[in-house]
Amino acid sequence: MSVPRALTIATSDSGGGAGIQADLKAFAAAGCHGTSALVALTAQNTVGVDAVHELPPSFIRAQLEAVFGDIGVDAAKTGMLFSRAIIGTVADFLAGRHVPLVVDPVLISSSGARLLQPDAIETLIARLFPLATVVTPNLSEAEALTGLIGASRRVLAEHLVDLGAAAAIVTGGHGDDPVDHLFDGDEHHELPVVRHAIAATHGAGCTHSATLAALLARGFPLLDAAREAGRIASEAVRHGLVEIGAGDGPVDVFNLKGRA
Ligand code: PXL
Repeated sequence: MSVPRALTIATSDSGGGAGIQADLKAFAAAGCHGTSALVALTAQNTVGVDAVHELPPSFIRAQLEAVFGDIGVDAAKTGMLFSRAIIGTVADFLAGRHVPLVVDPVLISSSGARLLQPDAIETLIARLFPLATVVTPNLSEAEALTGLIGASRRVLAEHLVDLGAAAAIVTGGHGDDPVDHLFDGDEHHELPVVRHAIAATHGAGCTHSATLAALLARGFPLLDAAREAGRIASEAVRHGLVEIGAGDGPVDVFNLKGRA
């Protein structure tokens, strides 16, 4: 019996709430050995993003080669990829590797910072959607990616699949209905989620997509993985650390206060 291996290709959040740090916590909580390829670093806390530093493509490739070459990858996710150059580097590496891939199209942080440069949206769709087992935008990301402002999650998810992804989940944290909407290219599934009015949602989307990748690494079918990822992300918000920092606090997938 070996522990499944999940890889995150994403950006560091120095505040520990989102990005790589949230992904590695979610991988561990979901029973996977987590590995990481950092593509950029943020100087960030709960209040905002102060600076972004991109890593060179050659170093991004070196991390991916190191992880794939020795440890192996049962499933991967992408998070904040920031620029066209980074997306191209990641897509060139992943093309032809046939690894289950969750693409979380991170555009803007909960504090309002741009996490993907505007000219990179088209590249994200053109290069990464065709490699994605599933894409996991929230409602406003789905609207921005499709240009369908005000459309239903059902229509948005179908459009995201038309754009090249094998499946899409439009997550249910915002908007009228608390429902994650999964379209698997064939069938629609409405997966109810519980919302919590807690001022600690930073990292909720990362926790959702990382948990989904971890469960795919463990061999869950997509529908079961989607349902469980929604439940775990919601619980992480319920246990969110409102007392950490002056802004939107980090979610807590481990319920650390429950252990205190
Ligand atoms: O929640 C999306 C996200 C992803 N990655 C990094 C982030 C954020 C949100 O702030 O900072 C590094």
